[in-house]
Amino acid sequence: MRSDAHAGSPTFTAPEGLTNTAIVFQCSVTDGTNTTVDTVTIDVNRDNDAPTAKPAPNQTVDENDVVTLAGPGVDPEGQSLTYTWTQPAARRSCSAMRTQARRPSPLPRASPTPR
Ligand SMILES: [Ca+2]
Ligand SMILES: [Ca+2]
Repeated sequence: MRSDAHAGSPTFTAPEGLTNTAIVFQCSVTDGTNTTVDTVTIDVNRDNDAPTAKPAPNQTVDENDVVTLAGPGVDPEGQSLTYTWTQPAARRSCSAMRTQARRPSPLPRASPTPR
């Protein structure tokens, strides 16, 4: 129960899960002398939501440092997760590409033939 269980119109958040579920609440109303009890059923349609990857922030290290790539994921339904780390192709920075564009490779020149 998200709000006060003694309120006239309490609220709650439907829980995560993998299978549809019926949640039954019982409401007891009394005027101090007489009491009436009734129930209400809330059918929760559930789905399998994708996990969220939360890798550690970027870091700067020195050469030969051992770096741990911590990437804990979180699944809304608490399912066990499998990790696969890959290294995308290295990206050159814009400045590196500009520098290379200004310095074209010199073409080999033909050596004069000695006579
Ligand atoms: Ca879900
Ligand atoms: Ca899931």
